[in-house]
Amino acid sequence: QRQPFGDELAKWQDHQWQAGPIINGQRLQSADPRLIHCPAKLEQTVGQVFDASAAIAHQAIAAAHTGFTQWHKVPVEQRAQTLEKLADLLEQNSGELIALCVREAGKTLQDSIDEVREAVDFCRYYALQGRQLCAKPQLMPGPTGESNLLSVEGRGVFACISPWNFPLAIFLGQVAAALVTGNTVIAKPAEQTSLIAGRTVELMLDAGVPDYAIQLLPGAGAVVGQLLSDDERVAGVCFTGSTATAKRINLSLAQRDGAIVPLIAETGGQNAMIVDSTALPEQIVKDAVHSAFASAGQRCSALRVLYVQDDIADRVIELLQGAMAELRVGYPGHYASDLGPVIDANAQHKLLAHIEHISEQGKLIYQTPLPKKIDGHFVPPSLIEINSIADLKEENFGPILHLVRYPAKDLAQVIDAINNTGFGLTLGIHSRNEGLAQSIASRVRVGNVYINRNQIGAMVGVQPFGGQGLSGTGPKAGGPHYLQRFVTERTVTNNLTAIGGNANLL
Ligand code: UN1
Repeated sequence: QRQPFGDELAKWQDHQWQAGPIINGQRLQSADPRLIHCPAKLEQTVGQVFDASAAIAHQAIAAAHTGFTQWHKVPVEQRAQTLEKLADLLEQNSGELIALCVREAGKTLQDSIDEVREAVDFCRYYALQGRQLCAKPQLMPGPTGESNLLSVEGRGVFACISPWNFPLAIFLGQVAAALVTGNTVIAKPAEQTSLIAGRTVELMLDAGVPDYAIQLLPGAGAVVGQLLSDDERVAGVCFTGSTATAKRINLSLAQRDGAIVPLIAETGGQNAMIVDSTALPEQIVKDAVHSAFASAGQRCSALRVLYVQDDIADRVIELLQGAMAELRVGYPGHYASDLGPVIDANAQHKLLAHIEHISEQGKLIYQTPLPKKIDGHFVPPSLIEINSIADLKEENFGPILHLVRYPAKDLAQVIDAINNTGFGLTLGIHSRNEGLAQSIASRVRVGNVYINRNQIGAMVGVQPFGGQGLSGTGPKAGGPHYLQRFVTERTVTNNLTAIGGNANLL
C-alpha cells in the first residue's frame, strides 16, 4: 500500500520550493530570502522563503478586512464546495505534499501520509459542519405579524496562527474552519514550515478560494503575531502552539478597546499514562512506545510520563528497553525509519539539555542509539525514571519518556499530581479492570482519554481533539462544535404589521 509513493516521492527529491507573502493573490518577494534546510540532512536545502515584514502584515490586514465585505455574501454552500474541491486537489497533489512534509518538517513517510489524509478530512468535515451550522436554524413561532430570522455569520477577519508539527493538517484545519464559516483569513504559519504553507495556499487559490479571502504571512514570528493580536480589524484568533504564547495573545486581545475578541487556543500538555498491574505488559509497551516516540514525540498529544504500578514496573521497563532497541531512527523519507529528527537546532539543544538535567535528578534507563554518520537534528529516544510528574517544569516536546513507579495505594496521589500540572490534554489508561479504568478516566481533568490503546492520532470527526486548563480553550478540533466560536449570530425581528398596518398585504 505504501509503495506507490516511491516514484512520486523520487520526483520531488531535489525539488526546491519557494514561498513568500501572498496578498490578494499576489506573490510578494523581498531582497533577502531565507534558506530552508532539511532537518534530517542539514546540507540539503528544500527551498527559500521571503518573510513577511510588518508593512506587509498591515497590507494583509487591510486586504482581509476589505475582502470580508465580499466573502460575507458568498453562500455557505459555495464556501463548503470550495473546501471539497480543495480536498480533491490535496489528494491529487499528495506526492508533492508528502515530500514537502518529509523534507521541510522532517516527518516520517507514515506521518506525512497521515498528515495529508488529516488535512483532507478537515476540509471535508468542516464543509459538512459549516453547512449545518450556517443553515437557517428553526425558531419558535412568535406573535402574529412578526417575522423572526436567525442568521449565523462569520465574524470578520480571522488570524490563524499555526505550528510546525502539523504543518499541513493544523494549518489547513484552522483556515478551513474560518473560511467555511464566512471569515476571511490571515494565515501565519510557523516559520520552520513556510514552504508547506505557501504551497497549500497556492492550492487553495487553485481550488477557487477567492484571493481576497486568504492572505499568507510566512516568517516573522512574534512581531507579526503581536501585530495581528493588536489590530482592531482582526475579529478573532485561532492559535495552536505553546501555552505561553496563547497567554500573550489572550492578554493583547483583552486590552483591545473595540471589542471582546475570541481566542481559540490549542496548546501544550504534560500527558500521562496510568498503568495498573492487571494490564498486559506487551500491550502497555507497544502503546507507550508509539505514544511517546512516534513523530519523534513532537505532538502535543504525546505521552510524557508513564505511571506504572510498582509490582509490574521491572517487567515493563525490561520490555520497554527491548522495544526501544528496535526503534529505527533515521532519514524520515525511508520506509524503515520509525523516527526522524526534531525540527531544528534550538529544539535539539533544549531536549538534550533536559535529558542531561533530569537524568541527574532521576535515572537514565535507556537510550536508543542513533545511527552513525547522521547529519541532522536528531535526539535519541530516551527513557528516564523520575519520582513524580511534578519534577517536570515544562512540556518537553521530543522523544523523551519519563517513568514513575507507584504503589496501588497511592493512585489518588498520582491522579492529584497529574491534575496539579494544570495541563489537561491526553491521558492513557491501561487496565483490564474496566471499573477502575472508568473511575480514573472520570477523575483526571483532561480533554482526551484513551483506554487500552495508544494516546495519539485523534481522527477528524471520530475523536474530537483538544484539552482544558493550560492545554487550551476548546471547542475541540475535528469535532461537531469546533466551528461555533468562529461565528456570530444575528436575530432579525421584523414587525410586518407596521408597514401599511396589514401584514397580509405583504
Ligand atoms: C498537536 O500535536 O499540536 O491526536 C495536536 C493527535 C493529534 C495532535 C495534534 N491530533 O495526535
